[in-house]
Amino acid sequence: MSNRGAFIAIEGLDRSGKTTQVATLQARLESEGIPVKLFKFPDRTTAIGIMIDSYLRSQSELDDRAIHLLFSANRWELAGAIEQLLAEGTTVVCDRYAFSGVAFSTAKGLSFEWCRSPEVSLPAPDVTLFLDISPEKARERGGYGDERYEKEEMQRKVRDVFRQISTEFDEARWVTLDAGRRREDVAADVWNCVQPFTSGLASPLQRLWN
Ligand code: Z5A
Repeated sequence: MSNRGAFIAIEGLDRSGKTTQVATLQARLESEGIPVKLFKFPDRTTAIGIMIDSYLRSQSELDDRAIHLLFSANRWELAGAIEQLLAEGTTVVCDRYAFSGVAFSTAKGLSFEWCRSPEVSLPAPDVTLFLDISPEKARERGGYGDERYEKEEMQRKVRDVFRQISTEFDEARWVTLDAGRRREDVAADVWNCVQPFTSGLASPLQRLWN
């Protein structure tokens, strides 16, 4: 039986360069002839994603728990497609995933355990690359945007929760990269982490926090 595709999550703070690195990684994988599909969470194109988008732009108000569950539901509605692609041998790269869900909602004051529960049993990334950046460096990149969570105090709290999450995974599954460096240097580290997965995996896909 042929190997399944690898599941790679790119996580990080606002302005850490996730979108930049995901695009570079996609180009590199394609140039190596490896089938790859990108997902970006939230996926603002679905019915649930449209509600999330409206909330993030402050065009609607929602209870903190309700928006948390919508972010999670947005992942669950695409989980089947992710699993199918992986089974077919496609490498899946996610720009943000369940860890962002837990980090942002916990930073707002909800309990970590409560935030984690709807994410339990989602397909687990084979490796998560966390792009770490200080708020000072992020500010140098043109500052945060206008959306709801794009404020320095919030980003500091989110960074703390990401650190807490990282302690739950061994070094093979969670890699923290200094994203405050040149794009090329970060991309080289991203590739070094992903390259070992490019032949796919014989091991079954794991479930998150099971
Ligand atoms: N959220 C949540 O609450 N719950 C959830 O479950 C999920 C998300 C999934 C939307 O996220 C918000 O939803 C987010 C978390 C919350 N709120 N916040 N904050 P999003 O992914 O749509 O938006 P974002 O994370 O804020 O993306 P971003 O600001 O576009 O950042 P980025 O993708 O990490 O960075 P980038 O676009 O690649 O780069 C930003 C700028 O820096 C750009 O001008 C680049 O050219 C530049 N850049 C990139 N790399 C470098 C380097 N190395 N040096 C210098 N400049 C660089």
